[in-house]
Formats: sequence, C-alpha cells, structure tokens
Amino acid sequence: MDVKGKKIVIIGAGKSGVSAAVLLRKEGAEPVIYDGSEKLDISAVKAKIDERLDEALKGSVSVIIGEPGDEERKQAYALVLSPGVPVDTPLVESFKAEGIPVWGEVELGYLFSKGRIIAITGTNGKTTTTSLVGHIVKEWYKKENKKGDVFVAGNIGDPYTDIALDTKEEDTIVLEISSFQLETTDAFHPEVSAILNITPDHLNRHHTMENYAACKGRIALRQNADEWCVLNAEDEYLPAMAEKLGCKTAFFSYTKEQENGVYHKDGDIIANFDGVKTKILAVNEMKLLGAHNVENVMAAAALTLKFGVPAETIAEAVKTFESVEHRIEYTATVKGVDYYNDSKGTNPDAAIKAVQAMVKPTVLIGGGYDKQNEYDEWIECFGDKVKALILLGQTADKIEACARKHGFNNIIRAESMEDAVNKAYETAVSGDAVLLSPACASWGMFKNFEERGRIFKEAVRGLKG
Ligand code: UMA
Repeated sequence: MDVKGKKIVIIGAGKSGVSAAVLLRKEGAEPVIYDGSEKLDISAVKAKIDERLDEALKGSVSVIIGEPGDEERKQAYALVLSPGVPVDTPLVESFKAEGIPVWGEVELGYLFSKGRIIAITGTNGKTTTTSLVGHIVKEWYKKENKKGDVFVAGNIGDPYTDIALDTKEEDTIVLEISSFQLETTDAFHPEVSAILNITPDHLNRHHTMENYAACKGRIALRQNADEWCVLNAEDEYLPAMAEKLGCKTAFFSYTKEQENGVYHKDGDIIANFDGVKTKILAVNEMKLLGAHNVENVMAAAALTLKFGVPAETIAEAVKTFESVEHRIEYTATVKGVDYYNDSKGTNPDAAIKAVQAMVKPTVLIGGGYDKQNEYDEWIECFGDKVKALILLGQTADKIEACARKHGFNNIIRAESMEDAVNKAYETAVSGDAVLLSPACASWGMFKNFEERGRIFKEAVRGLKG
C-alpha cells in the first residue's frame, strides 16, 4: 500500500490514533488527528508522536480538537478510526458517502505488516489467551531456533500499528482483537483465529447481541477452507456461527469430549484431531487458577496446534505461564486477608469468573461506568461466598437496587478506590479475600482499567500491617 503524500484523517488521539499517525507519517503520508475531547492535551499528544519519529519528521503531524469539516473530507484519501470511535455516526457516514475507505487499527496494521498472524477475540479471556499464545509461540521459536520474532499486540495494549512496520515474513504476530476493532476490518486475514465466547458486553455501542456476535464473527471473514477458527463448544452463539464460516472449525469444551478439538476430562486437557487423542497436560500442572483459565488454555492449545507447534512444547510453555496483570492478580496479604486485582473484570461475565475462582469468603469491590449491562447473574453467583459488596462509580445505584432485589443487603458505598480499599480492610477478617472485580468499565473515574488496577494495588500496599 502506497500512501506517500496522501492526506489521511485519524479520529481519536489515544494510544491507537497516535500509533496510526506515527506509522502513516513514517510511510510518507500526511496524517491529521482529530479528537472530540476539549480536555485533550495537544502538546502531550504531539510529544508522544514526535518521540517516535526521526528528526526530520518531528512536528509534522497536526492534532486538532473537533471534527474534520467538508474541506478536509474532500481532500482525504482514507479515514482511520480509533477503536473507541463508533462507526455509525454522521461523520463516518459522510466519509463513506464520498467513497473514502474507513480503516481501523487492525486493518491499517494488516496493510503494513508481514508475517504469520494468530488472532483472538471473545468477550472474556482474550488477554490471558493472547499472552499465553504469545508465550507458547516464543518458546517454540526458542526451542527450534527459528529465525524471526514473535509480536503480541492489539487490544491487549500495544497497538498493532505500533509494531507493523517492524515485522518480517518469518515473524509471528499474535493479536488480541476487540469487537470495536473488528467493525472496521476488511482485508484482514489471520492464518488461525479464535472466538472464545460471546456474552453481553458493549451493548451501548453494538445495540443488540446479534450485532455484537456478527462483529466477533468478522475475525474469520477472510479465512479460507484450509485455515482454522477455534470456537467454544459451550457458547450460546458459536456452534451456530461455525456453520456459516468459510474455514475449518475446531472446538474446545470444559465439559464435553470433542471429536475435533480440545477438551477437559477428569483433570486432563486432551486434544483430539484426526482420530488421535493426545494428552496436553493435567490441569494441576497449570499455574493459572479457575475453570475459565482451563478454557483459555484449551483455546491456546488448539490455536497453536493448528499453527504447527508440537503438543509437548505447548505443555512446557503452559506450565510456566503465570496470570496476567489485572486478571485475578494476587496483590498482597494484609493481616491474613488476601487481596486480588481483577480490574480487567469489566463486564458481569468476567466478574462472575473471578468470584468463582475465589476459594475464601470474599469482600467484593465493584461498580463503575454504565455499559447498560444487567447485573442479576453476577449477584446470583455470590451465593455464600461474597460477604460484602463495596460499590463505587456511576452504576452503584443500579447494582445496589439489583442486589437488594436478590436479597443481598450487605452493601457499602465508597467515594474512591482508596476509600473502597479502606472499607474492605475494615470489613474483611483474617482468612477472607478482598477482590476488586467491578463488572463495569473504568471510564469516568479512571483513564482505563490499568489505571484502576494500579490505584487499587497502590492502596492495598499502603494499608498498614
Ligand atoms: N475519541 C474521539 N471521538 C470518539 C471517541 C473517542 O475523539 O467518538 C477520542 C477520545 O477523546 C480519546 C481517544 O479518542 O482522546 C481515545 O481513543 P480510544 O477510545 O480508541 O482509546 P485508545 O487509547 O486509542 O485505546 C484503544 C482501545 N480502547 C478502546 O477500545 C476503548 C484499547 O482497548 C486498546 O488497548 C488500544 O486502542 C490499542 O489497540 C482498551 C479497551 O478498553 C483496553 N478495550 C475494550 C475492551 O477490552 O473491552 C474494547
């Protein structure tokens, strides 16, 4: 793709927009970033761009608060949307009406990268599975002295566009991809892909579950009859979706034997392909906790087996893999109480998995930005395990009403994360656990879930004892 001298409009000056601008500028295009936030610190954004550009290109990307007008649209060669920017707005429609291509981070990264691609989506488990697949492929490269590098990028935090220009044919790119990022893919073509699960999330953006599921399905859009998509056999939507995909499908299941996939039986993870059953490893050899992590390991095993990694290498890599930051991350033990950071529990389904993974009476910290999710199933999963619920953020009233409806009344309100941690400290007794797993996004109170998790961990470390 030759973009030299082309004017390209980027919407959003966050991580994704900045990386898109750097890539395009390095390729000789003339990108301009527009951002809708009045609070944007333009000089900080420009500094982030300039630190990644050669001397001669520094200061050459404009960052503007507001939206592009008619003139900018007429001159534009392409529109690049950051993942957080909805596609169904009059602005995006006006570009499309002029026949201007609309790219997202994944499409742009794909157009400028080389190498083999493994792509992972799903409502929950994406980050752990993507990190684990990256770890397995890295171990494989090391063990077999393969030429090339393994990159891990996308929704996980380092934009695909950030690494695209560094990639070579012999490299492998492992991508975590969100539904937002899949709305703008077209040519994007991974060699193997996975959809881990589809449960309610981001319905304020996608409006219906059908739209949301259709977005996830786009990951396999360009895969052909020789390529594989790995799916969760126990998901409500995925077995039906498999019928419509143009590629081969492999399934993973925690409860049922699979004839064409990976399953869990009697504490073992077993692969069954072409009539041959191979034990990968036993669940008690994993460092990751919880049934949801057995699913993540099964998905990672199916993906990497179909990518060519031997079962033995997969097993060795899984055994050394520890949990990722912000995902049921053990933080500290203070006065006999274990604290866990699950800030990545940004929807009810993810938060249910975290509660299920707890083995002690739990004081739970929840609440945050309202993505219009329902909280009934989350509250129902508390059983006798959750002894108190500390609520903060925009959704506190909605969650409290839902909890009381289900007969759960031990609710404490907090003003900030520090306040929530202090109240958890006062409530928990030795032998309990405190879990931050909000079931909501962080936006509004925090920049992102990483910041929320870090503030939680700092507050925990600041507790006396
Ligand atoms: N903005 C506009 N107009 C809009 C919306 C946003 O101008 O209509 C501006 C904002 O003012 C802000 C910037 O866009 O300055 C933010 O862009 P963004 O929301 O796309 O965020 P980035 O910092 O670019 O990070 C994005 C992903 N964010 C979202 O999808 C919301 C990050 O995923 C991702 O790691 C990063 O690109 C690299 O790919 C985060 C996320 O929360 C982790 N993802 C959701 C999830 O996992 O559930 C989907």
